Amino acid sequence: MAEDNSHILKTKTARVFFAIKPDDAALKQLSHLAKQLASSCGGQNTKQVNIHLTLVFLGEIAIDRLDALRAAAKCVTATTFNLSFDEIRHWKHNQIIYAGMSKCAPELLALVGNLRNTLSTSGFPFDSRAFKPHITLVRKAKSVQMLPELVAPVSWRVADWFLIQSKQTGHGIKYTSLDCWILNQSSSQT
Ligand code: 2AM
Repeated sequence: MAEDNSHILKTKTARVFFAIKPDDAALKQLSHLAKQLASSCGGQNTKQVNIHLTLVFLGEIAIDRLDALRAAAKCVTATTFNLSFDEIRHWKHNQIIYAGMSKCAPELLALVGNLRNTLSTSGFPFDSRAFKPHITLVRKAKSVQMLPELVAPVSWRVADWFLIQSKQTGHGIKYTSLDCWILNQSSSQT
């Protein structure tokens, strides 16, 4: 009779995605905002430690492919840029309140585009729906009629990007950074 290895296979994959993390000041602002929104709209605020902007979501991949994934990501070239989140919006279909951008930095689109091309060339499947840059602040939001306007945008200079593993734990989702890549200084700064 064939051996049931499903329990082993489960531990041999990792749920991963590439993301940008806000700097400390932006993290604090976004975390504060998330708490305020959760208390006025209901729902669960994203913990400060979990706040991020997803670049590309891969989902489950075999642990023994992680080194190849890192090697592929290392080939992606991109430059530093400013990110500015100036909108609070929500999606009805998944009850998320998020920070969004009225204008997306072209360098962000270039980074995502280069990363997607590299992943495709290297044979890594990923979620290829249109990229909608957002930072999830509240999940399971209940009342979203009166979303506030931001008094000032939440901005920071993006210097690096990460490969992150997502794990469900008894205390909720835990994100662990597996690797990090530094963006090149843009020519206007050198
Ligand atoms: P969300 O915040 O809008 O849910 C870790 O799960 C991160 O990857 C979250 O930022 C999440 O976006 C994003 N994510 C989860 N599933 C995804 C999918 N199928 N496609 C794109 N991004 C996804």
